[in-house]
Amino acid sequence: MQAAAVAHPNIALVKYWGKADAARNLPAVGSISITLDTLTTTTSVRFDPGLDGDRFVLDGEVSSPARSSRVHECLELFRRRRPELPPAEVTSANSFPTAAGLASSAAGFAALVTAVDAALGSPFSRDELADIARRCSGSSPRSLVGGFVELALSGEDTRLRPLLAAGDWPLEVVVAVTSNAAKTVGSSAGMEHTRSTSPYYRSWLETSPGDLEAAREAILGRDLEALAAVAEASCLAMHAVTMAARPGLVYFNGATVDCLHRVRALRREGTAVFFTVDAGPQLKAICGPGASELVAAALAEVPGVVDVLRCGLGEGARAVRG
Ligand code: 2P0
Repeated sequence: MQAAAVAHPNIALVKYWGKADAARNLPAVGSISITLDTLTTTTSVRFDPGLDGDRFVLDGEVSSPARSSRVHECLELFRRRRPELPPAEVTSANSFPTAAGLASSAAGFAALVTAVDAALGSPFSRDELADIARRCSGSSPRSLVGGFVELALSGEDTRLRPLLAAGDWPLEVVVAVTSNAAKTVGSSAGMEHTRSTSPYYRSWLETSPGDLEAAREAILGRDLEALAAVAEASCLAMHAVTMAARPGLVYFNGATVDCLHRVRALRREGTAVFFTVDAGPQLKAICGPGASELVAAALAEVPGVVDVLRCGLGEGARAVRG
């Protein structure tokens, strides 16, 4: 039994930050994201009774116990449904820097659950795969769907709600890479620290439903100005609640802030662009159709920007020939 799948990172425009239930990795807020195209994770899985145990090879190297353990936990979630599953070798390769704020875990787990499903003859629904993926990485269900998607809270669970396909509103994305170093505080730890110590956490939870509604409306109306306003607000609120934790976490570096001001200046000058920043120092500039060339050139000139990646919106995770 073996199969392969590809998936792409996604970027949240309305942020997920905080867990309602850490044990089940249930988010405290819904989120809305776009799935990218050219940055790709390719994962293959081979179930083999001859293996001693699960094995994970990332970008050609047998992975650290910390990273392997999340892959093993993901496989165990499948074994709860299929107890007969033998050990697996999982091989994964990213076409972009790992652990630097580009949601490599989202693409990774979306590709993994899709590959496992394909290896087993595709018995699982998208909702079941989303549930398994979410328990491994809260942002990863969003990479199962292409284009614009909401991961909505639904009772004690989450539900994927596709909003627009990639081709319906072909926004472009420029990632200004301001550091290639792995982040110091991962998302899970940062969220838990924020929830337990930030005095603004309750306000953060209260602002999310309104932001989700405004973003949904802006996306369905293809209104970039309205989407810019709500996405920048959600991003800055996420960072504000995080900076207010004790001690405060600061994911920005100097170049992140300079890029943010550059994006706002470009917008004042008439370019359709807005920014978002995740739990790392890279700045993502979301551009109207056709605007990314100009934005990429402008951000490449900001001191401290070490690389600029351009991409479009893409498809959800899918099985490929392995
Ligand atoms: C998001 N992030 O909505 C937010 C914004 C990072 C900043 O979802 O703890 O690494 O494994 O569920 O999957 C981080 O996602 O978090 C994240 P866990 P994960 O994109």
